Amino acid sequence: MALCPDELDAIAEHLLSAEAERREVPSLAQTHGELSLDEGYQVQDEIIARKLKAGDRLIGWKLGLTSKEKQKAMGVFEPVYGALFASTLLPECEVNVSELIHPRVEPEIAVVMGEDLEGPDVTPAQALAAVRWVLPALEVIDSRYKDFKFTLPDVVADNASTARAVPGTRPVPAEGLDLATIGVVFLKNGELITTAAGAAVLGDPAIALARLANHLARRGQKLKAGQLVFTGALTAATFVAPGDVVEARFAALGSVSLRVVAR
Ligand code: OOG
Ligand code: MG
Repeated sequence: MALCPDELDAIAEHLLSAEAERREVPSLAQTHGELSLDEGYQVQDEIIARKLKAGDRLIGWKLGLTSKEKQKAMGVFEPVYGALFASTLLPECEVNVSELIHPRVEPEIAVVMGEDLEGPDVTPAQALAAVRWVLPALEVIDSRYKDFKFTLPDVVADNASTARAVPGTRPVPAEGLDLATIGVVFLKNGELITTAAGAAVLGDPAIALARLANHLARRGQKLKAGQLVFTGALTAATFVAPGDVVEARFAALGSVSLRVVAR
């Protein structure tokens, strides 16, 4: 079932005002009834359309809940897809948490497309061949839902908790890289939180990328050359507070770090 225009408006408004006012809201399951997965993506499309209409720019896409660690932590066992906007892009330096609700930070392998990639039936090998650059990255996620509690359609509607995308500044050519075996050391304030490898992401971030292209094809879209893709967190996300410094050190890709401030 598709949502009718009034419901769609009300739900999109509910989530966009929560983001703008930095206010958490109960999950949609509680406020607007349970949505289907399709209805969740219908809300996400509406939110994307509204942001673009307001002057924001689509710069790429993200996957979420691609690793078992993340799926276990959030209690949602399906990957989700969301949009990255120019307004979400943050240079590697600091994140101002006063602009956010209850941010968490997670390490990701990001890629920049060298060629368009259009589904359906894209294979991981085709996906990897379309990548030009690989970057170490941190994603700052900020669910608009109270206590980060959501169902699969809820988190889809909320653009997969997207808040800030922080790619590293030194891209590495994709050619010859095996994304699955790239290790990451994830640290907060110099102390080890956890370690992982690219394979934590659905077995290989290239598999995630292929799934994203095939998902976009179902929605009449494709990945375009130059777009940035965050392939999903390799580990569970960590809470941050002002004063914290979070760093992800990747084999073959180098490091990316972020200072947490409140202004
Ligand atoms: C959903 C977004 C998950 C990832 O990389 O797994 C995500 C959430 O955990 O709030 O971005
Ligand atoms: Mg993420």
